[in-house]
Amino acid sequence: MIFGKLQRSVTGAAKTLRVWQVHRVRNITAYTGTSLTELPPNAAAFIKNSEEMCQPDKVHICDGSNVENRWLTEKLVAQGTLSPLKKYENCWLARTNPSDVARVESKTFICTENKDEAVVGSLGNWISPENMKTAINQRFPSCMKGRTMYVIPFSMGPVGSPLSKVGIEITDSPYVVESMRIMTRIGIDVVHQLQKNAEFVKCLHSVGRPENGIVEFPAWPCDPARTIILHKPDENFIASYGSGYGGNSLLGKKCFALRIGSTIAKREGWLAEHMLILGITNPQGEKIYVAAAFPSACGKTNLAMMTPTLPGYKIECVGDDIAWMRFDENGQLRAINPEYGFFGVAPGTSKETNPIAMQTIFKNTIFTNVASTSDGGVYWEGLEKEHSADVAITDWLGKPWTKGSSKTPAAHANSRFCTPATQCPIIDPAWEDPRGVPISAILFGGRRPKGIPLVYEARSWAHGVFIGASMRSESTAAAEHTKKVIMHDPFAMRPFFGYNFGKYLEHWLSMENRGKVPKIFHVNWFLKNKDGKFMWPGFGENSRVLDWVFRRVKGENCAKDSAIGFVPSEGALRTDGLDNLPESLDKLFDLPKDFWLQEVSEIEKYFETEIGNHLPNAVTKELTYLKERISKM
Ligand code: SAT
Ligand code: MN
Repeated sequence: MIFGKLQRSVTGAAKTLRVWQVHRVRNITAYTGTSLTELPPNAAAFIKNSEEMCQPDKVHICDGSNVENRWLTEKLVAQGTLSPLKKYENCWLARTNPSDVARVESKTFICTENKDEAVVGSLGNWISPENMKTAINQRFPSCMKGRTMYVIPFSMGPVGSPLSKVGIEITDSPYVVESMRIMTRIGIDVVHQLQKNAEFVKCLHSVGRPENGIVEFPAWPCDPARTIILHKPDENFIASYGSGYGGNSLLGKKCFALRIGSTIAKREGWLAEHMLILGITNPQGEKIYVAAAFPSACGKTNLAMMTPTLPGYKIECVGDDIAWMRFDENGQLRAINPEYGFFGVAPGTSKETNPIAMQTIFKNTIFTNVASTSDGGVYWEGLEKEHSADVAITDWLGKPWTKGSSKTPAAHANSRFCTPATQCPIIDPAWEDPRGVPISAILFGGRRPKGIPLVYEARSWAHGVFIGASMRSESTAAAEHTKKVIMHDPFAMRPFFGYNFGKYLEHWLSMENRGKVPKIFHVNWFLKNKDGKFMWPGFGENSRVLDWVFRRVKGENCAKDSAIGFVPSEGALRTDGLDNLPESLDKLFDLPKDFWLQEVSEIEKYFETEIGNHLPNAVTKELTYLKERISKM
């Protein structure tokens, strides 16, 4: 353990005895839930060490039962963290401390001996083992005094699947327990799995306590000033302090499934990616699965649950955020969604944009930082049509809010629903298949108002890896970035790399030697015209792009070459029934030379400063080729 035995300042026989007695009493009376003895010795030691350091009043080992869940909900209601949303079945509203509303990328660190192993350039933050130890010792000792320490054994992926991994999250936040119960598989089955295979990722979390001892929002304790999220890949260890929100505290998600996950995947020869997974069935009844990487808050949930407008097509959802992918014994790439729920952005979700999500989220759901209504419901930007005027709205901060006249948004831009995946009416029949689903195509994309066409296809695997590496997107509210700027976000993994990005690229390139690699595409639903209007309707109409992708996967000759890759040949993108595009279809495939010269020079600069001599030759070659093609345009 990095923090080793707790360095107690207590000295002298009498004090030692007292500490020992308290400890004994704690052992005998204050453990609740599953017994510690059911866990393998390394898990029990992790719990004991954390307990010694954090000094909780009680330890509760979660069994994941309904009784436990009800008990926690009551507790959360009593302390004001959750309030019931009476309009729906078993739905709850949480309001956070307004300083704790999103992931904090600037306070997220990867810890390795040498900086080079972990990060290059500004792709993440590095911390040395010594400094990580210090950071922990400055924050965690006694941080759970007066609180219960919850222990959550959880599985990322179907329990027992060869593609799944187990974690144990220790937390002092019952909100985190309830959310982890939705987002991951927790409880007794996982304990049994641990008995078979004692390997697990250690996840230590505390919402913390401000140094001055003043908890500003007792219903949402946190310590924004000292928040830190630490990952130590060589020990499969995560320590997160100070925040109760989303990816900062639900450690199975970004911390384990992506940052630690990508390092495990590198070692074991597979991929842990920030991707949704969906199944597409065409009118002939053939089915393929596609994975797609878009940055946070760029519509992964909407695409994963899309209602296709093209007749005869069916979309089914395997996951909306993370894909773990591995070649099987036949060289087929197969993916699982390691999660068990959706932690989706609420604003913008409506019957028009995502009717399937609307059918999913109104039972057994925790809403965080959305607005509430006087009839016991929720409200956010995008639900205007569904809100009747006689129902009063309270904004995410708890203040009265009036449609049309209030100047600030009713819901926080990063407000979320946390809802069980099993409730999704189009959840794929194979979504829990322990073997995973076969992946035929990978899409990359982002929010690009200018210059990037609706869809194009990579010429080869290496070209596809280059496209992933060159991804850029407008910043969103999912993290602390406040300005709307176009940011580089390679593979939509910028905030989630667990190791050196140059090495990550090499790993991606090497996949071609391991099995049959899928086709790679780049999509952009977010082109805007001169008036700032979206040029593509998006949402269900994106099925037209998926139809082209499907046909390309099946080998149809419906593409033509362009400077940046293959684009749909004349008439190949189905537009039947698509009226009133604000611009002609051609405009969606414009490749303005000036724009692309600029884009390539940005990419080149980025590779130079951020990857430097770690840049694999194969990627440099793709860049050179693209430059040549563009200069000849
Ligand atoms: O807060 S989370 O990291 O879980 C959501 C996201 O940014 O995708
Ligand atoms: Mn995400």
